Amino acid sequence: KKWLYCLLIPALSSLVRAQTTPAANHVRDNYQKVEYKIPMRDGTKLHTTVYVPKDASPTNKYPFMMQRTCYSVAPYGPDTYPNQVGPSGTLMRDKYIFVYQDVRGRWASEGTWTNMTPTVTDQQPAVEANAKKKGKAPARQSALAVDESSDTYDTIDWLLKNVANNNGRVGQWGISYPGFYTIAGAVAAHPALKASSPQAPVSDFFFDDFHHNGAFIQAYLFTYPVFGIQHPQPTTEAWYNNAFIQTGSNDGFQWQYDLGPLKNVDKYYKDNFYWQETVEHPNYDEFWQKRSIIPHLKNVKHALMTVGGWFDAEDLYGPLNIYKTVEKNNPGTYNTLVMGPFGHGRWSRETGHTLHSNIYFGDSIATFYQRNIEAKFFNHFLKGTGDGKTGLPEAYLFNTGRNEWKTFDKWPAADAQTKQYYLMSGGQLATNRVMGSTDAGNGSTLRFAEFISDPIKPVPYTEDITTTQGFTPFNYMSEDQRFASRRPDVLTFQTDVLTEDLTLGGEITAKLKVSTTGTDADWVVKLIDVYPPNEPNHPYMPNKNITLGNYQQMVRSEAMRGRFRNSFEKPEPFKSGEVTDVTFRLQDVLHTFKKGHRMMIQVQSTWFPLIDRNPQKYVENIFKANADDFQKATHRVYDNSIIEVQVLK
Ligand code: PG9
Repeated sequence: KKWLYCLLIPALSSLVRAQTTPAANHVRDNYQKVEYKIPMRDGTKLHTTVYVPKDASPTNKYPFMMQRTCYSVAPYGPDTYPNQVGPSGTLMRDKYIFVYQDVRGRWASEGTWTNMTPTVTDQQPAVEANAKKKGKAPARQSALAVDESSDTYDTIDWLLKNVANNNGRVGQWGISYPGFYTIAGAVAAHPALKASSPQAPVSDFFFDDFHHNGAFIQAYLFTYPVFGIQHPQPTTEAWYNNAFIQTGSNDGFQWQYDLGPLKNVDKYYKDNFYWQETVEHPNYDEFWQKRSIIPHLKNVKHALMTVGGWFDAEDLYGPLNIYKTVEKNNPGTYNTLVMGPFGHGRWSRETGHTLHSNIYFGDSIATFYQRNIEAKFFNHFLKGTGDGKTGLPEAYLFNTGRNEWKTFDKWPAADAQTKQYYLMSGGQLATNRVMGSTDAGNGSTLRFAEFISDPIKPVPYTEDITTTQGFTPFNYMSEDQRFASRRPDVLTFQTDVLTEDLTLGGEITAKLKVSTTGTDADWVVKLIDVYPPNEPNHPYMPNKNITLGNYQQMVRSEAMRGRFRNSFEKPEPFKSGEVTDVTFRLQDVLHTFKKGHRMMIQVQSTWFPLIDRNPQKYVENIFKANADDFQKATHRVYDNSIIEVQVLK
């Protein structure tokens, strides 16, 4: 017995000791946490947690680095510390006064929350300037006029006056929805806001996250806690099982909530206010337009560094369009862009999170970005001279075909050459029209490729149909597309084997000439890098048993709900059988198709369950389509359809 105790006691005591000495926590050891309720101009108090470096003093002052979020600033309570503060471990160790705030109406803050708060307070300066010009008193904006811009302004003003040992400068960052709050804070900004980095910022939910050109991204049926409902996303296989039981564009949530044929959809509908808003606003109407931040980026005076991921399935439209809009409207502003080979927000983690589908670009790329780009930007404007001479380029972009960073002094690149490729009915992707194999039959030289599009047997968006791919699928953004090119309802066009490298840098525009025997149709265009048969493995492929020979790597893809081809606000049916223009933009790329590879374009009309299915018969609101609205149709792509690309030397 005795020997048992002598064994047990030291073991137990080390266990007890382990419990009493908490694990090392850099934040707790180096920062002092204080929680405030900060009053906004309309009296609403926002919960704000501040982490002040313990060595801050009147002779050792620090700038603020702030994130405003709808996803909670947990952990709450005075003696609880997160493992990291700030956008990366690098900045945490560089020390700032880190500020985290629950936005209005969320978590521990007062007020009413709405999705993508409409920006309303930025008109006031123009109203006052205008009135002054006319020698009149400006119409005062009601103090109750508030938005994310005014809440950010009021928060900064309060922090400067109430948090000791700050150096009078403020930075703001945020990824995704917090990226929206960051860019919204840059509108009519407080003069102490010196540097903002909206990262994968949501700019407009009709083009980011929930919709792509009007097609609904069904993963959002299983939405974040932020919308009150969270359910695990079903596997693609489960969606297919459901799709054949209950047609209708939102079969996913009927199946998921075990609703059966519309058993409890009303309950789901009532529980999820944002879902109601989405269903009631199928077109780009005032509901969506007033929530876009893009029209408000006219007066950004301080430094901006927008960050995005080439493989970001949630918010790719946002970063690219925010950067371009600020560049256009505020030419004198320090405004830069970083695009890395990342999935959504994966640049912010120091290990293992840049994994992307079968191709893995390595942790070092994320830490390179954090230490050599992000930290440099904030340190310069918040601790340094702030004169804009950061040593960073206008655009720091990763070439996903060469697997290397490239810097540009302008984006889109000044020396980009526009090049047009025709989609030939014989399957060629050619810069000059070669006669295709199928004659339009009406004596014209117009030839076409055609397929039967069946919403009950839709094209899967991924080959991996037995697992779910995180909240919003993103592996598909660079996945092998051979599973699709074998299908009769996917058209494939490819160049000859390239005799030299071909680098695309910038936007891609699909200018399709199509027809359908139905009266509505979606069009999906995919840009693919076809590897040669004998390609050695990708330098960044952890899954070594996947050979790259003939691999069809997705480079860029986009859907266009055809009813919006002339206007996102005013949808129009197709005239059955009539050749119709469908033109839309695929988001930018920087990708080298190496010599020996081919460039491929695929065109299809379903992309399941990534986007909801189009009945292919025009109905007022696809969210309310009935099962018998869904019909097969024959789709044609005529050979004067063009894919317009930007080619770099
Ligand atoms: N942009 C992402 C998102 C927005 C809304 C709902 C769900 C996700 C994000 O904030 O991660």
